[in-house]
Amino acid sequence: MTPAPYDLLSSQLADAGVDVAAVENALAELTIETPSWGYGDSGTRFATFQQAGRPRDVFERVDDAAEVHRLTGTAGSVALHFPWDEVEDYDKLREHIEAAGLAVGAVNPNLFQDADYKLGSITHPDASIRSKAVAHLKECVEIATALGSTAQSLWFADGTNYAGQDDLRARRRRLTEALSDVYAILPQEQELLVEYKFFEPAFYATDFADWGSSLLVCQKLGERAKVLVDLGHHAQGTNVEHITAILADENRLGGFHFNNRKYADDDLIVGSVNPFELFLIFCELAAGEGPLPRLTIDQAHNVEAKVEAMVLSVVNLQESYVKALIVDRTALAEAQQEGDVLRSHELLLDAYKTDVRPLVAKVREQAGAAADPVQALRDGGYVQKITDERGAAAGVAGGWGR
Ligand code: PSV
Ligand code: MN
Repeated sequence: MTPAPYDLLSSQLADAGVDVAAVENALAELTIETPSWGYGDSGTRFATFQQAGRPRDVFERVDDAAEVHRLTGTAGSVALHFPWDEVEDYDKLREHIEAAGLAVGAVNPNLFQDADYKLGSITHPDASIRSKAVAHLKECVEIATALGSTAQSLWFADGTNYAGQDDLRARRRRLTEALSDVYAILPQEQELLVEYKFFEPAFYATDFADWGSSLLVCQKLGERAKVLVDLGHHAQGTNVEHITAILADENRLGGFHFNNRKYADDDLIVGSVNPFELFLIFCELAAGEGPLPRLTIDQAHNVEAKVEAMVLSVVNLQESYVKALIVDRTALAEAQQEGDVLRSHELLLDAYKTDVRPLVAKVREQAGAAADPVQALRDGGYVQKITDERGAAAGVAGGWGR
């Protein structure tokens, strides 16, 4: 459906009391990190699917991230994963990222693929495996320093599969000790983000199962340790916007891994399953007075075109953010104060149901990006170019397939 033209939308918003220029400025400042690992081959437990034109190394993954930013104007940062993105020369990588018009995002250590970590990494019963894991985390702090990154973003596959397999309290003490070691060497400009996930690959008890488990550890570590919320890591029906509000209010909301899920950690395009949840999360983010936390996409698309999926994800984030920004907060506060339940709810719905696409398109164009980024990608020849350059041959992987 063709949306109303920009002029009509902006005058309707202005009539409703929205400061349109402030909304446009806020959107122009939105920065989304896209994940280097989201551009490489990925798959399920059953198969990894290869795509024509997939990047062969981190430099090409960065090039894809730069294309997403060129089209959307919002994806100005790229998150990295190690050792997937390991290189000999980090100055060269940093120069490549900056020359592509991007900033270095969070550094994500990988403690889940080495066979030594079968029973855990920083919670492993064997102290020598724990030391190996801590050494990798410290190495990643050095990589982050060399690249000018301001965050370590940690996710642990640690957990147990059977009751009695290990001592749950001992595992907690081990992880706290390991992370204290890492926090002690963390440079002032870096944050430690601690992600949680209630299942997978462990199926009985995950060591960082929920936001509470992560928060408790962060509180022990210090104020630069914060919780990272991945939308795919909760049980069905969990109220993620409520978690957002609690962590933000405690000043411990470190950031997001955006994606969407239907049943499990499905890595579906953000906003594709539950756009209302995404809007409500942005309502909580926009309610804060400080800057937004780190906003990263964490999706490994299996069957859809990689760059296009990332572009669509960024567009969905832009639209959700703008919808949250146009909520009439004064009227909302009044209705809440008066206990007018349905008026309060209706005020959110008013914003959610507004078709903000023309405004978002205008802001993108003003930033030199595309009015319609998905169409511009389809028309622009980038995918053909990378297919020609990188080839469609099997056996070249990246990301999960490295
Ligand atoms: C784990 O499911 C996770 O969400 C973590 O953030 C990892 O770093 C990422 O996915 C790897 O794709
Ligand atoms: Mn994640």
